[in-house]
Amino acid sequence: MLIRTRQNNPIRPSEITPEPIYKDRRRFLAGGAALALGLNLAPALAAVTSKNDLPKPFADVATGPYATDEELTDYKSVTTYNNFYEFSTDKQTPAKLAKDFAARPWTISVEGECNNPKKWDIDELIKAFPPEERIYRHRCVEAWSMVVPWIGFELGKLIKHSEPTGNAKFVEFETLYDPERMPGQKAGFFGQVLDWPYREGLRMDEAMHPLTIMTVGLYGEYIPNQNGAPIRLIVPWKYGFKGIKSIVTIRFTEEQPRNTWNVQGPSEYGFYANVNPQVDHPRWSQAKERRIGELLKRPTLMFNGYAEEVADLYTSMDLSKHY
Ligand SMILES: Nc1nc2c(c(=O)[nH]1)N[C@H]1C(S)=C(S)[C@@H](COP(=O)(O)O)O[C@H]1N2
Ligand SMILES: [Mo]
Repeated sequence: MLIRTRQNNPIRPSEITPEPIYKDRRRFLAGGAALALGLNLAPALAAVTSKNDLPKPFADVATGPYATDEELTDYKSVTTYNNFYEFSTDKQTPAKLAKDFAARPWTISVEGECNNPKKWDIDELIKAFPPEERIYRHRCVEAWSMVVPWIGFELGKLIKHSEPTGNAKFVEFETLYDPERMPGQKAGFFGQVLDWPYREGLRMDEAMHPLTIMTVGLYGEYIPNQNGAPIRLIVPWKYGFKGIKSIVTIRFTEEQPRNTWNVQGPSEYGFYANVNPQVDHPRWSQAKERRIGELLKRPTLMFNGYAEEVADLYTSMDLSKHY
């Protein structure tokens, strides 16, 4: 995410250096099978080895619906090229500064316009709503994209369990506010860059859509801190900034929630933030994107390629106004 008010030249997407890439062929292609087929998978095997040290609580989860079969972005890029302003405004530093962040114990409060509010312990929540693997395209408004094997459960299931009242029209989310643990929230660390805590929101039908998941893992392991441990939102047809990280509050509301980037720059970041190649960001085009690890840009797809599933939600709206 780029800050509009910054004095120095804003970084253009065209200047973002491509990460060194270790193309991870689908990890499901087991080494043995690859050998039998005579494939040379040296880079893939190297990537797999580096992940073997990590606990894999979700190694055997079921595969959910809607998964893309596009090539996965390698684990290293997914976990070292991050936007997480609570730790840093650059993309390499969150992985370093979030290394010792304690994502447990962790409580998520479900509250607001509902009959069954509850303070969930994160592990109790994971037990109640068993996660599955969802391989989704992940598209930042800065015109880079990835394909990530997220592990999560449908937000809709948690919403149903919480019994929203008839007044609940939106769902609001908040990130932890704790400057001691999230140094980017300290005033003066690099200035008060955002209005903390980071906030996001969805309309109720968007929140109930089966593509929308609460994400607790990736690549079979617990979600790394820099990707939003212990729980973050993923809404694959929207720009990445809707995917709020390290959530502590989920609140049902009657009014449309204020969302952090819209407050920061209303002409640049809307509430809906649907991926749309026809509506440019005021300072750059959204027509193309660079898949991390690839040299040439590719055309961006309407709703990030999920139009068939979600276009119905927006038929009565002018998407150039509701960007
Ligand atoms: N709390 C919080 N959530 C956040 C952000 C952030 O700075 N703080 N950045 C957003 C942006 S702009 C993007 S593109 C995605 C990046 O997710 P990733 O690092 O897992 O790829 O997280 C989103 N969620
Ligand atoms: Mo982003």
